[in-house]
Amino acid sequence: MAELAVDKHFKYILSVEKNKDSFESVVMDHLRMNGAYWGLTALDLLGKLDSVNVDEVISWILKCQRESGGFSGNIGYDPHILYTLSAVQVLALFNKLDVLDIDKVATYITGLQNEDGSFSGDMWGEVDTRFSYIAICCLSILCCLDKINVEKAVSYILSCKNLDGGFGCTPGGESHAGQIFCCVGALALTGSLHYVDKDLLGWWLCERQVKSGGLNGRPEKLPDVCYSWWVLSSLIMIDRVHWIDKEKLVKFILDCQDVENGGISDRPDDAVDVYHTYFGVAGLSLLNYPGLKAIDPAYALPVDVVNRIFFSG
Ligand code: GRG
Repeated sequence: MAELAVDKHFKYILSVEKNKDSFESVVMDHLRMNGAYWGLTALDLLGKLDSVNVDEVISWILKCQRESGGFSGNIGYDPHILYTLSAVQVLALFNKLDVLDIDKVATYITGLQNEDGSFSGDMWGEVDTRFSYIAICCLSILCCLDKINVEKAVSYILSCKNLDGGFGCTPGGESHAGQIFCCVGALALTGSLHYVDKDLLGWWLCERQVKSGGLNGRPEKLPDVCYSWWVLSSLIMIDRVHWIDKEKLVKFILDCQDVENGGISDRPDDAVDVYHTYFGVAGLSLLNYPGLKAIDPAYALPVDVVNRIFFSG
């Protein structure tokens, strides 16, 4: 079996950041904060975070904070909860949460909770269980989960649970592995996993493994490296990860590497990008691939970073 091309991936991630005129950088300009989280967390898992200029990253992140307390995807854009979590996660990676006015960020997130317990993504009001997870994860990292109505947040998430054991983005929405990660993650972070039928959901999730060893996000769809994260982290949180063939999944992820120029793609022989590179490396970390740092399946941050937040000082 091929090995993980650690040095190539390291160089690839740095090259995307440097090459601002590349196609990938241009199409990602408005969501650069997500890109920063994917790239920097991948570097940390690979043991290469030292090579980054921390002050430069922090000063750019602070320039993306808007009056409301929320963060935008890049300087000059509107704030959104999606980018707010990425900003907080990157600050946590660098042990720099102290640069934040925590009350200000928490007020932004709290203000996005709706009467039924759901969360909007920004002032325009779209509701999605992704935003429930993000609000809960962000407030938990900032140690102020008590600022929202957790009971209502949990009850809204449970209203998105389907008869097949999975979860969708709103009540009645089709089960999808990405939304399942968000709902199971939010339930894990609020100590509410007892509401999940673990055998039923575990069955649905392990059915996502296809012949090549890769995982898809819902029935009849193609496998994609990113589901190595969304499906596997969910299976770990509900303690059913032994229901899939781990060795075949490792091989599928390694087969998606560009071994010459670095980076990981959605499927073998496709073009690589930072998103799939991160979720490929994160999936391998969940699979205990040798040499990688361990990642926490609920916070989507390296375990040592999570431990530092909750167990130091
Ligand atoms: C901190 C890890 C982390 C996440 C933050 C944004 C977010 C919270 C979660 C996103 C969860 C999600 C919905 C992931 C799925 C992304 C994806 C590949 C969507 C593609 O959907 P389709 O329908 O693809 O285009 P399929 O694979 O179903 O054909």
